[in-house]
Amino acid sequence: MSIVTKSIVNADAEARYLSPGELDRIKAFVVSGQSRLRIAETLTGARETIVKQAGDRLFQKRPDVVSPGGNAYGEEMTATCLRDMDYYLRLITYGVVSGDITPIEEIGLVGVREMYKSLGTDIGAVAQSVREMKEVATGLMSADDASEASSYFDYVIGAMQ
Ligand SMILES: CCC1=C(C)/C(=C/C2=NC(=C\c3[nH]c(/C=C4\NC(=O)[C@H](C)[C@H]4CC)c(C)c3CCC(=O)O)/C(CCC(=O)O)=C2C)NC1=O
Repeated sequence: MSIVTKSIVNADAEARYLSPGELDRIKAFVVSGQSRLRIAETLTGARETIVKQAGDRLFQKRPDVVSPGGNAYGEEMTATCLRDMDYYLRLITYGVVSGDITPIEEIGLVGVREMYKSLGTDIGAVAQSVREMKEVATGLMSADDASEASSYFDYVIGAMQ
């Protein structure tokens, strides 16, 4: 839910006007709109490059992951690993557009530890893959956009520590 919808639901529950604090937060959301949309367009347009390059960087740093016995060993498993990276990049675009980490959390982070544990996947390596996507993606942006985008990647990385 965007900050606009959320604020209206909260205010209407108390049959009151939006508070100055709520209006300030909505203003910040509107003011950052152009930059958030530009970031989402960059991530969407470059998604294949971002996932591919970040995957290469991950597997260079963590060759064990794609070596025999590794969780992403073999063509099919490596493709599934890259698919998971693409999932997280997609969820990050949802967060960026809505200016809210809730969609990332609800779709991709609730129960994520247990999930990767049961799959035998090292969640630290998944976090590293998101870190690599952040490096590649922010390299495609202006410093201001990179800083705004980083917070969403950092949120995912932090949730996987
Ligand atoms: C949109 C929300 C969402 C997420 C996040 C998601 C993740 C997800 N990743 C999975 C598997 C997997 N995920 C990985 C990923 C990796 N292994 C590694 O060692 C690397 C560190 C890493 C890539 C960075 C691998 C290799 C599998 C297959 C594991 C297996 O089948 O044994 C599975 C098991 C079912 C399947 O294979 O599709 C799920 C549900 N599914 C979802 O719907």
